Amino acid sequence: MTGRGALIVMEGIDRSGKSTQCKMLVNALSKAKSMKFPDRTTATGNKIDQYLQRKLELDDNEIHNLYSKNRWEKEKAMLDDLEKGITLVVDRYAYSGVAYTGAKPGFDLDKCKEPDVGLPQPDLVFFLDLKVNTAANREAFGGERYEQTDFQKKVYANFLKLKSKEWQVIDASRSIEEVNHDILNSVNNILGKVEKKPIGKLWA
Ligand code: T5A
Ligand code: NA
Repeated sequence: MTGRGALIVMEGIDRSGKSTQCKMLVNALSKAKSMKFPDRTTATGNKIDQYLQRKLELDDNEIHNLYSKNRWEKEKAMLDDLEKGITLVVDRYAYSGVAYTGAKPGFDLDKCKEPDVGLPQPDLVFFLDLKVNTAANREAFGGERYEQTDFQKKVYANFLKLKSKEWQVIDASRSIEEVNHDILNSVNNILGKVEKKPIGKLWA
């Protein structure tokens, strides 16, 4: 009987290279699946997509809760996969939920955590550390809601406040290959270690 898979999360501001790195990581691992939040394919995710494209206006609390609901609707599937020994590589998670809403006026980070308390606890969180001005020069920055430098600077600062022991800060200003190399090293280090460890609950 083999052990469980690892829950690996990629976080960072817009255009920090998360999707690029998630794809490379999943391809490099033998028993892994990729996931992405927001998952725009569900009814909840569709509403989030409309909001991000500015086709729909929603109250800040409502959109915050929708992002969380979009994660909770995947909780069972995530736990099932992890128990089966599948490693999950997740492009954004609850940390994004808190860092982005927390960048809006009047929101407190601890309060923003509440709807996501109890979700599966990641074993490893990579924070792709990229300065906002560098990210802004990358392809297609500026299209969707939140893709503005002042807002992104607040998001960046919030992410740093969320750092916990599972976090690894990765210098994402280097080449795609260099970033991938560091990520692979860390992942290979933890895979054997989590096998027998029970899956924890986030912020609980
Ligand atoms: N959000 C999300 C919330 O407010 N609350 C939540 O709970 C959640 C989950 C959508 C928005 O939703 C917000 C955050 C977001 O504003 P999204 O769908 O994940 O989130 O989309 P974005 O993060 O906006 O954007 P990206 O996903 O497109 O950025 P990535 O994935 O970080 O970057 P990637 O890999 O696509 O790369 C961007 C470009 O840079 C190049 C790539 O080739 C690409 O052109 N690149 C590099 N260039 C140079 N050097 C490198 N090392 C590079 N790596 C990639
Ligand atoms: Na992405």
